Amino acid sequence: SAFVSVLSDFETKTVLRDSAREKNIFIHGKIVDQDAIVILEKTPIRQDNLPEMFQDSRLKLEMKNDIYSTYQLQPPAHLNEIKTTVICPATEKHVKKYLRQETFLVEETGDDYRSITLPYISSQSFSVQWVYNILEKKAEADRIIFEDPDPNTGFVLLPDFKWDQKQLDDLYLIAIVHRRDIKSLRDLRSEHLPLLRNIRKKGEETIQKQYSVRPCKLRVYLHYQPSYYHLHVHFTSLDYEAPGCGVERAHLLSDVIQNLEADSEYYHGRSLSFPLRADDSLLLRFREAGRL
Ligand code: M7G
Repeated sequence: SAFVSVLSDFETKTVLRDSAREKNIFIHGKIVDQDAIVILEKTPIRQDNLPEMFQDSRLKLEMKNDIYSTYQLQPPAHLNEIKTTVICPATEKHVKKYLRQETFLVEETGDDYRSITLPYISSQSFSVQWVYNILEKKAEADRIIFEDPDPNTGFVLLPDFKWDQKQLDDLYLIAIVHRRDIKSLRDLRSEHLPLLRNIRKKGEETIQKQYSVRPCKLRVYLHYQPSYYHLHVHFTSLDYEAPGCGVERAHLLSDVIQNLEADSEYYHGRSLSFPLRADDSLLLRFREAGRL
């Protein structure tokens, strides 16, 4: 395997968030002159590594009391990896995305979407270049586990970059549609039902075949608002509380399909609620419009 040294020049500026429970830390800093975000995360302990872990680790006694004792275990290096994500150059918006902040629930009507949200996201949202790179096989091509190339109903299924694929407990894949004209849930109409049904069916079949995880063990959903305005569907393990899988942001694909079956204009007209961070400029726009 190839080692790289992108992080040897990383200079920490601030910690955006960290969690002892989740065992991760989100750091904002600089790599040479560029703003960068580095995310470090300890990964779950895999059962199939336990024999090697117990055989080859160094163990240091910390304390012993009656039947109780605690140790520091130093496993072999390859069983002690830290999942690391780097965003560089990072924009101000990336910094805000990862900064721990208070959030507020906004209830967006269809009209709010068109007068407030849409103009904002058209000018301010994250680049979806990484999505196009995947669809055009310019990046992550070797990670694709399934593709339906149909320009209308087709999509690419691959591991989300939050999943290191080392264990199924935190399985996380995304299906990215080939069509480039659907920004989010709001754009969906009954004409998109064949696309959505195709994603559900072939996504579930592929995951069952590839990972032996049955559809009844999957949480399949869309985010509203998403961070990236190119339609994609999240497939996560039901046993894993993925960030963003709460009711204020996740819309189950099966509900979306049924709502569109009942009413093609469902997502055009309905109010949709979602949380916004305190310093999100979209929140300010809702305030200014007197909608909050
Ligand atoms: P989202 O709902 O638009 O935004 O989902 P969120 O990040 O706020 O949830 C986008 C999904 O794509 C997330 O689950 C990301 O972890 C994932 N993702 C983002 N990027 C930049 C990449 C990438 O470059 N590669 C892969 N494989 N997944 C990514």
